Amino acid sequence: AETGTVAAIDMGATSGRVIVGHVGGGVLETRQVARFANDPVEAIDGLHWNLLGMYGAALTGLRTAFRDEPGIASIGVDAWAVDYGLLRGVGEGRARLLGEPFHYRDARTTAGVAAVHQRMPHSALFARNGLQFLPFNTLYQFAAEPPEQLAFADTALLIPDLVGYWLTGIARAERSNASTTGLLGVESGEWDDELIATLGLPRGILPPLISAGERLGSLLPDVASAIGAPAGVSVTAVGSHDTASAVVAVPMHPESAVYISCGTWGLVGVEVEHPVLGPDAIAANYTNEGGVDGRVRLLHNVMGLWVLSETLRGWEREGHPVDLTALLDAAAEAGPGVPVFDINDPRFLPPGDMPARIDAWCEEHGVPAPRTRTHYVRSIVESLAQAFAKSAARAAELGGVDARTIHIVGGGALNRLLCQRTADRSGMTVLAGPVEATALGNVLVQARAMGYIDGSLEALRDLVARTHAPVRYDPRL
Ligand code: LFR
Repeated sequence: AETGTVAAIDMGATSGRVIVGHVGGGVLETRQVARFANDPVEAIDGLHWNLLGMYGAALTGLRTAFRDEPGIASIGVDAWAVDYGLLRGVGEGRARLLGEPFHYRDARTTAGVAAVHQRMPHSALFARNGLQFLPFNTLYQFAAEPPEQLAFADTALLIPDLVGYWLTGIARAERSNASTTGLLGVESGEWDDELIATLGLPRGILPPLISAGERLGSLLPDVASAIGAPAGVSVTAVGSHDTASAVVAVPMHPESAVYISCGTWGLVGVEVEHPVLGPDAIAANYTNEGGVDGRVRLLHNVMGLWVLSETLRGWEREGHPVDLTALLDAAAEAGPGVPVFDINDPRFLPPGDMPARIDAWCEEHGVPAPRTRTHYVRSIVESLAQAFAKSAARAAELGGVDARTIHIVGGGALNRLLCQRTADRSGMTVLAGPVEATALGNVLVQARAMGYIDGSLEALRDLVARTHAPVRYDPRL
């Protein structure tokens, strides 16, 4: 059978990439054509993404992609959730971006949380939007904007939707990511007008919704010529929330598996057919995010590899050369006799000196702090594995899943110590990989929309399982 060719732009909090995928006739092959750093910038008004820089790098990557693979028929974009750009002039075409988007780790949202909860407490919000409390959910960020800024804008676009707009001139909100704003009805899948009015937010800045698999539009002629693409190339809506795309490509059976999409964050959850909105879900702070094909991602945000990478960045800034592989090998040798701290403590959210925060946590809890770099690394990995094990069990319980295995996908699947310790601490077999699950999920949804493959998510996952065998870690007693 014939294969078709698509390109994925996948922008993560640490790096972005452009990937070309060949799909069809039992084939699922991807090749990375560009990888670029995501280096946020602290400016006078706070922490921002350098989104224009990333978009430029993505265009350069697409140019390479079309040079090597002129048959690319579709492009799909995914990125991290919740953050957005404000635009003015969408109705007239060629809208202007009103400032670089804020980073969700910026401290400005504190005021937004208070303002929103004054109008509606978390429990009432949860009943409508199904989201766990995270201080950076889009609704809190909107509430932290100066009102005149929101009034001046005519459209707010989440990061992948913004990139899609730049590529096509069409402004839409893809549902999986829209579900992370807190303004989408968890049952209806539509903007919750009543909620938006209650919170005093401008309904008009939210664009029409689109679902993964629908065609967003064609490349603008200027964009096509800039990247050397033929006329008529489509931009297809994918699970534009990176975690939604990652979950598409987890080679799992949802009735018996927990997944962990492990990159900057560790998203620990199960896939269910209907949102879980009871008191247990709210008490455990689980979220019901929108998945591809109407599935629900019942999951919890665990702090993820962020604490480790931020620790390494700090050491590098101090002038210590850092070799992650060597550090992880030494940490594996060091043994588990290190402090296990609460990696989800909010003190670890903002950028900064992680070892100092670990020390403070240990001091407050009367446990001796790690003393060597090796011990810090082991302590972070153990704490992460512990949080993964706990959240995996809770997710299974809440979702009514008889969990036998934990699938770890994303960059964390390469961290052997983390995978093994997650198996040990959970008592479940860990199946690690694919590492590039997000890009694969992006590619698969496009390929299905283009008619290169057909089938349910089960069929897509079957294809992933046959082409990307995971690495197995059994629990050691
Ligand atoms: C992962 C992710 C998470 C979301 C966080 C912030 O990249 O998209 O799912 O909670 O980033 O957007």
